[in-house]
Amino acid sequence: MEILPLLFVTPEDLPAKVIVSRVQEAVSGGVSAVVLRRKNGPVRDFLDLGYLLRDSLGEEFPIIVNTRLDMALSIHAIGLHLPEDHIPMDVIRKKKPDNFLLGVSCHSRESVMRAQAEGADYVFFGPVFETPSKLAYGPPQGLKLLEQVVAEAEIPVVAIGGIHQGNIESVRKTGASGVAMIGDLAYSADPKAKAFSLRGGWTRGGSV
Ligand code: TZP
Repeated sequence: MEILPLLFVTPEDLPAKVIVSRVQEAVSGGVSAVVLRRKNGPVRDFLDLGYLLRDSLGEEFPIIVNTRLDMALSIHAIGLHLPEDHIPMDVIRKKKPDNFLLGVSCHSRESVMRAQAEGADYVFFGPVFETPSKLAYGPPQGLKLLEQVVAEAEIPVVAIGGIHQGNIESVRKTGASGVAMIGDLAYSADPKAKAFSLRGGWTRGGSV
């Protein structure tokens, strides 16, 4: 799937305008899709951020929305990303627009297999490495398990959690379909250059 090699997951703790400008820069450097994620704060702020992003990226750019189907439909997202603990996917599947992607965050091998059996189009697997953004999920899953999950899964597996320029090559070697990142893109001094080098290394490796 061409949208999966390099995903920018939006951070929580930056103002909307800063998020939009960093996303825009990173997209011009090669980010393939944006995952719009906001767990805290009023839904109106989430929606405003969604509209700002849609306006700045244009109607065609792939945006996936975390958790909220109402939000995904409002900003013409290409898909919905669900937490590991989600309502049964067949309920959503029946209602979803054509070509709309459903992804699931998975924090174990069993969860990946469950999401696949339910009909997920792709999964996020992680955290692969230690990351302050996901300390709640306990110890990192590690590269070895990522590689096993990638080999076993029949749907694309996107690695997430603690991924940066210094370890992305080791992630690419597992055969993962892509990486999803917050920190290394959102807090970079130069998101365009960062995205360019992350994406370039990934593409040169030939796995997308
Ligand atoms: N799911 C698993 S780890 C994570 C999410 C949303 C956070 C990834 O953030 P970072 O900064 O790229 O480690």
